[in-house]
Amino acid sequence: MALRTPSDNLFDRRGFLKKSSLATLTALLGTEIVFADKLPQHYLPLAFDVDPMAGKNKDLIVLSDKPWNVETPPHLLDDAITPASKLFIRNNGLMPEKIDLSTWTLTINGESVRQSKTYTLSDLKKNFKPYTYQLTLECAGNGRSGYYPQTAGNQWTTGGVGCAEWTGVRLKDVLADVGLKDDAVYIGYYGKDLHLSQDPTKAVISRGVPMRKALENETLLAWAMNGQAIPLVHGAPLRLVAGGWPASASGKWLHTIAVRNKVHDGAKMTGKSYRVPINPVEPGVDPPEDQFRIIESMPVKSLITFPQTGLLVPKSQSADEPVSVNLRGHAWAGDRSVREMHISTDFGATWQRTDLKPPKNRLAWQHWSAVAKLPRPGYYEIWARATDDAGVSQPMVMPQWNPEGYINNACHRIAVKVA
Ligand SMILES: Nc1nc2c(c(=O)[nH]1)N[C@H]1C(S)=C(S)[C@@H](COP(=O)(O)O)O[C@H]1N2
Ligand SMILES: [Mo]
Repeated sequence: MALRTPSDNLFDRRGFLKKSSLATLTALLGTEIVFADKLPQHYLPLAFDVDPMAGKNKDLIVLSDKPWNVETPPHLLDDAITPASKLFIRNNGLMPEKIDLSTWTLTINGESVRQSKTYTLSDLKKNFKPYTYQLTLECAGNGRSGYYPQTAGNQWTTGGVGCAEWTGVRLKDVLADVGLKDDAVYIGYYGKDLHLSQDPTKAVISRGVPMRKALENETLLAWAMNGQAIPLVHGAPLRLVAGGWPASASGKWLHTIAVRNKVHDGAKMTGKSYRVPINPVEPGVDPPEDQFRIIESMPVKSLITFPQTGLLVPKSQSADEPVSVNLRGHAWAGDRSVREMHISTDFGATWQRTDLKPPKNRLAWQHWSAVAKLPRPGYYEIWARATDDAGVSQPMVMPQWNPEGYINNACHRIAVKVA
């Protein structure tokens, strides 16, 4: 990707980085530039390049670079909390190039506020109590490549998901401070990204959630991820985070939230975007728009994050001793929690219960581990299947086909050979 030209207004008249630019850089880096006072004139630290891959693990998979869509192979999602270097990227447009923390504001407006109100970042930090939650974000298109017939869009395999730790204020506290009318139905976000056409009058994406989700304790206006300033690509300096729902509801580069007296009708909220047929359809059948519903809570799902698929294990010394393979991963279930997690080594004929930990907090993914016993040399697949607290399990192969290829929560499987 070409480096962007640094904008002149980052520097003062003498050509030194302005204090405000420095503050922005520090926030984006998540750390201090120790010898900032020694920076040569007109010198831009490398870290200021807005290459979204700059801080990323080199084994992440770029599905598209205009806009950036990058997924994480399952074995790189092994961390309990997903670090920034391994969190998937899903941009619908072009990231904003300049973030000025000192002038950034959040405006709450819309038909259903008593009076619109604008906050600076420091207003938010000073006037409201901060909270930190681990929140699972999964792109609704994650798993799209598993559908047959194939549907249009980025062909995500399993890696459009992650669970980072987000810090910010509760949206409900801010909405209470603004004051809502009784007819509030939905909120919609607006972010500072630019449409791919670079036409500033065109909206990239403006989605939202119904009030019941907006007012949950865990729905945050976040400025930090994993204890550091949110990286630019993940929505600096302020992001809406609504864990457990399609991650498209978690608006990046947030500058406005509208409280609506009807279902929000922003870009990618209408038509068939982030919607699935109300009634099951035959694969390949695309019903009319009025037969679709908005995707809300994401379905139960899990990943095997260790070992990496393709593992070769040496056979055991004695012929009648099975080989043990340690397995682990995560499971999540949208607004629900995961009640049970099973694995199978015989293509689903029998299932073994795994050790499943409770979530750190509501909407965080849960960690599981198990020991698989493989009876003799040969090829095996390990399948993993989570069951949510309502008793709903993941489908073993392909779930209900839908025209946009959303919410594929089929079981994850890996190949293991004993030789
Ligand atoms: N402003 C803005 N917010 C956005 C998007 C975007 O393109 N612009 N993409 C959405 C989608 S579709 C997803 S899946 C998540 C991806 O978040 P991440 O890139 O931090 O992983 O951000 C959501 N928020
Ligand atoms: Mo998404």
